[in-house]
Amino acid sequence: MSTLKTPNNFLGLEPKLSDYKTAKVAILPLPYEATTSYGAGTKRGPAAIIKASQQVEFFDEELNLEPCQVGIATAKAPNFGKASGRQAIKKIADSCRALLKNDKFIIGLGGEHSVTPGMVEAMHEKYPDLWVVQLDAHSDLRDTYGGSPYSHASAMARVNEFCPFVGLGIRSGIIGERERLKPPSRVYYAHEMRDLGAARWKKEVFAHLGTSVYLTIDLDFFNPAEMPAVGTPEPGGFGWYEALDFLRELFARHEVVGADIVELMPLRGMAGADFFAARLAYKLIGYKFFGGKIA
Ligand SMILES: [Mn+2]
Repeated sequence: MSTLKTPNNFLGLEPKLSDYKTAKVAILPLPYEATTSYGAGTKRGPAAIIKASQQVEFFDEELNLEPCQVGIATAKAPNFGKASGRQAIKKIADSCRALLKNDKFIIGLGGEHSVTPGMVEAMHEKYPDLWVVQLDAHSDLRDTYGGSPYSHASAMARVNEFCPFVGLGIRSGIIGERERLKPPSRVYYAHEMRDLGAARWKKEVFAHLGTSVYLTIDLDFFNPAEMPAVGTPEPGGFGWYEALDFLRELFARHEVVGADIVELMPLRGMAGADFFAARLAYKLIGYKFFGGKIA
């Protein structure tokens, strides 16, 4: 929480800490919404997260330091205009590429989940051995949905065409999806993760993944009691601390090269959800730069 606030910057960071040239992190707002199937409003997600972030303390009490000292610039959102489908994905990939060229650690803020293939496209060019880790309630493996191959319900089907991934927390999908995954991709259903226990599934996932990882977090991965502001909530789901335990270890064991947090659908009177997403983004920055390493 800054006393000298700059309203459109993540955390309201003052110019010294949000200067693009020196910042190690770039927040990329992706207010894109074209194919939402139930509740609408994810295009207001990035602005709500940035607004809530103005009240997030700089100090991370778990890490005992201020992660924002690495510098966090808030980039300009792509100009989507009337673009949708492949055109919109291309705009996202272009924005991501430009930030990658300057070696920023990028956190994309959605917007609907269909933004992810654009981010992964640019990341995969820079890191050809890339893997994606997907935290999500839905498998998002439909080949097309509502007539579009670029729907939020097809995000991981598109990613899987060129990049392996591990899906975690899935509790809503379609028949035959696992058989159609391109090896070595894997999907862990939420009920299987419960049966395995956290120690076991984490061990398997960390052993399976390659070094470079792109992380996509669909907020409906979380239990809707903790994270109600999503377009398509599913019962069950994971808690804040469970997720943080996994994320801290993921960053410590793998080279996480970028991330997105998607599908926040801001709800009036539910500011807690916006803060949840803002704090989650800040946690990722802390873990990236200060979370420690496990060989
Ligand atoms: Mn999703």
